[in-house]
Amino acid sequence: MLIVLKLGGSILCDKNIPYSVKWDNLSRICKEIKQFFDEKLMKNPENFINNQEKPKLIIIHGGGSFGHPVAKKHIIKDNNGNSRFVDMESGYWEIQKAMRKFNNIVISELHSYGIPAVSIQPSSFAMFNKEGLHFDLTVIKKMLDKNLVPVIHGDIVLDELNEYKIFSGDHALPYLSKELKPDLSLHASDVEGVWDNNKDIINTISSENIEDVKKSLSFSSKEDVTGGMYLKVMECFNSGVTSIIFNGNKKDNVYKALNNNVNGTIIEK
Ligand code: IP8
Repeated sequence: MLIVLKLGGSILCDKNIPYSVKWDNLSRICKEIKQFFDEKLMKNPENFINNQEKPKLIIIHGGGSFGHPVAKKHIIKDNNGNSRFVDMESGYWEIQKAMRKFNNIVISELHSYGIPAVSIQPSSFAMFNKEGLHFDLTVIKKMLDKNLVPVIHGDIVLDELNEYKIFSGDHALPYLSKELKPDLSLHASDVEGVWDNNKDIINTISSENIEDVKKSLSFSSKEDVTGGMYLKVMECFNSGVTSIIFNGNKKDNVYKALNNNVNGTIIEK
């Protein structure tokens, strides 16, 4: 069983304060992940002998108040609303450095709960080309075989066409979903799910209602350099894997989501 869990930057950081961490959320979430693994062990000890049955987890986290403010300094918009990167000889490293700092914090906290987390830094090997995002998954697959928990983060990457691109967790989740076909693709966000125009949560998004849903979707908030709920939903919808968007700020929701039992919006494949 493979689960991909994306932790939105806004549940781990206060986006109004650069380099801030919401420690209560981060530790609670690590604890809930640990609880999930421990319970699986207690219920089915034989699963841990037969490695195939053991749950495998990939964690993705966004840029939060680390990557976004630094990236913003290197992106300028012209009068037509088109954006471009500036001063990227220093900028590439500055964004990478901010994200390394954040990723170290997340991984250290996972370690303090005994979760065997390992860092995956996209800026060193992932790239966008004509077909979209591409990176080799051989190492990640091998890490999963060894029961390690790869932790991939939002980052800056090279783009064959436009030179640079912000690598969002919202790109990583559907890419991994498409390539690895996980049993569950989970999106811990700072809202209950996807709202319609009446501010009601949409329970299910499928090909039947996607056109209506698109009309109610918003782009990013002013602090973010990536695409907000629109990018999340469309990337999940096109990934070919069923995904759940839920509120990761609520106690027990990550634990419930890992058990496929959380309230939120289901995006059907
Ligand atoms: O918060 C953005 O990742 P996201 C990463 O998942 C950077 O969209 C570097 C801003």
